[in-house]
Amino acid sequence: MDKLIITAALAGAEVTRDDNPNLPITPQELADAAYDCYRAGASIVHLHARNEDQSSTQSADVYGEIIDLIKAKCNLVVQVSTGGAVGMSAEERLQPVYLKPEMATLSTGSVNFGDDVFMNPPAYIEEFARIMQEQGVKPEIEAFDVGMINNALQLVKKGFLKEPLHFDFVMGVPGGIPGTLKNLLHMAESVPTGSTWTVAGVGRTELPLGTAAIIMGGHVRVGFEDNIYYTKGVLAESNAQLVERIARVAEIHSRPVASPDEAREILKLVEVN
Ligand code: KMH
Ligand code: ZN
Repeated sequence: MDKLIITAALAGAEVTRDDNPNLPITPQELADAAYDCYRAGASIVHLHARNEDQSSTQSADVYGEIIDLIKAKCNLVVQVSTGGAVGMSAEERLQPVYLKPEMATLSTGSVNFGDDVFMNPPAYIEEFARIMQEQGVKPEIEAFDVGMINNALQLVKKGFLKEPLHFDFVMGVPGGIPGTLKNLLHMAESVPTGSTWTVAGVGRTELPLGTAAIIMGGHVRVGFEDNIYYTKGVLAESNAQLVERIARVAEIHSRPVASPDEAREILKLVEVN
């Protein structure tokens, strides 16, 4: 079994300081949070940028500032979001990919997202995958439901994605696949042999699905993007607190945590970049 890759999803696009006052917003706050997560055991940081008023932005300038601040302090693998926020155009969403980060997310299907719809029609997906290939960026395939795994396999057939694939099972989004253990098993059994996968359990599913992934040989994403609570009704103090807890669960199960360079090896990033 590979060492455990912990991804810290620091902020996302939807959570605000009204939900959790400890949410990092500015480039400096995001970079400081990333460093604290690195110290707690994270090897990848999943980034969404924000304007000062907390609204989401896909501006390459803002992403660039955050990435420079992170790189000045540690060697975390940087993964930018191309999901951005619901309602953004494809062009807007793609901006940070041109910074040539090591990784970027690629959602391979549309999904109801609470009261909204997160739109990823086939033409978007192919274009996003093509540009990531052109820029030498490894996609993390965001699968909000099991059909999205199959969509990724179609992209392999068309030459837009190269194996080995790396998936993130985003589970528990209202509108997506529910975050049950049975569903996690089904998702994990649905990816091609040789793929790697991580799980992002939304809300209260973060800890149980993460624990299951540790036992199953998958990887884990935690952070305020997916879950703002430490325990029921108690807000998390920081992203690092959530990283530290999942690293402790890994230790209990004798699964060592990967360093950023070990994560690069496991995900074959060295060959992509
Ligand atoms: N904010 C969601 C609509 C990603 O980062 O690629 C999409 C999202 C996925 O967060
Ligand atoms: Zn995201």
